[in-house]
Amino acid sequence: MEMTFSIVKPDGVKKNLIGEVIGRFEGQGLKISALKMLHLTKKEAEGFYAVHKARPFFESLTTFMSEGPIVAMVISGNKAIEKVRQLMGATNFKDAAPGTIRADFASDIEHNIVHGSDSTESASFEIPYFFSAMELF
Ligand code: IDP
Ligand code: MG
Repeated sequence: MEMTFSIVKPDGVKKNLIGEVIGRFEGQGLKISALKMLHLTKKEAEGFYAVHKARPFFESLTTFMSEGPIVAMVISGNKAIEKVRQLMGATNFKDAAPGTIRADFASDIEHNIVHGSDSTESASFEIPYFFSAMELF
């Protein structure tokens, strides 16, 4: 059993893809262990993506992530980190495998619908950034 963290990004919420994304996770046998909708401030988005602060796209990314509501969730299951990353597809939707969320719905490299932790280390930072122990099931 492993836990990972995922977000339906503002573009995914705007495109009515909350149920689509959750359905793909549940369809692979993964469990939703925590779930909430919220609207990040710019500062909260910067804190979440602090690992990317030196990147040229940091400003644009954190503006995008704070421009509308998101759905944050914790996903549990065997190999949850890898399974969620596979369901998401590559960062750039042009490189994403057919049938992945990003291949099906992303509009550009930044507006790519979904976030998923890339390692146990990032999951360990990202889960408590959004959820307290009492909110995890
Ligand atoms: P990931 O979401 O697949 O883990 P990361 O490299 O961690 O990809 O980048 C975080 C997010 O930053 C991406 O999901 C995407 O929204 C955005 N991003 C990544 N690379 C670029 C880029 O080259 N230009 C603009 N936005 C980018
Ligand atoms: Mg990443």
